[in-house]
Amino acid sequence: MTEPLYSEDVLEAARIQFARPVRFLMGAAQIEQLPPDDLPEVAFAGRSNVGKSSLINALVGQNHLARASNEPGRTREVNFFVLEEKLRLVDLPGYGWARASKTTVKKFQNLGRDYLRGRPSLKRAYLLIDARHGLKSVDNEPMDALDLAAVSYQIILTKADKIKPAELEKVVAASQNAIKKRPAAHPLVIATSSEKGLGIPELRAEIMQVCGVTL
Ligand SMILES: Nc1nc2c(ncn2[C@@H]2O[C@H](COP(=O)(O)OP(=O)(O)OP(=O)(O)O)[C@@H](O)[C@H]2O)c(=O)[nH]1
Ligand SMILES: [Mg+2]
Repeated sequence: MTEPLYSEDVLEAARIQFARPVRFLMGAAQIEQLPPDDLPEVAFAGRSNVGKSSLINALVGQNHLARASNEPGRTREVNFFVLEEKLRLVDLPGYGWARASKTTVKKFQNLGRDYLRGRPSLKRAYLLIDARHGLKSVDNEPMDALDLAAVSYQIILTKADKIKPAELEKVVAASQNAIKKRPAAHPLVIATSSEKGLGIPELRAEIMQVCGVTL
């Protein structure tokens, strides 16, 4: 497997941490409305409909904490979820979404970009990519921006349940190859399925580690 390996103890500690109370803190529609950056954060970015909100729900084991939907452009604010006052999970609006008025779309896409660039408490940005498609040219822009701003980010493949394991391995390898020269990208690509739970325990452990949270 390509995921980093965690011991059973670490995975169990992460499971317990993510089963603890989590609450919706707020949704910021403007960059001026962001909450004080007084807790470590990880953020979930990626194309519209890639599964950002679903992944947050899978991590905390709740179906309806973050609003997920088949309708692209569901998340239009920067939504903050607080896990037991220890860390925050941040759900960002998606990009690459053609429908709806251009000005509205631009507004919430710029908001996501501004958040990613200038957030001191952001420990890692996760850039979600649909496992069926792999990295596309539309994903270069956020990667360029993250590299330029020196914000640590990592690729997460989503919806892994929709392709065969052998296909998944190929997409993981191709994605890792594509980001080799990107300075701020974590070299490992994580495969997940919010639907089937693949990769979720490991991602919980990793988030605890990057946020410096111990039980
Ligand atoms: N099969 C499968 N479907 C998934 C998975 N994750 C998300 N989906 C589906 O993909 C659709 C979009 O999911 P969301 O979580 O709302 O996507 P999003 O990235 O938050 O979208 P925006 O808020 O519009 O940017 C929903 O219909 C989900 O049920 C997964 O792991 N497997
Ligand atoms: Mg969403």
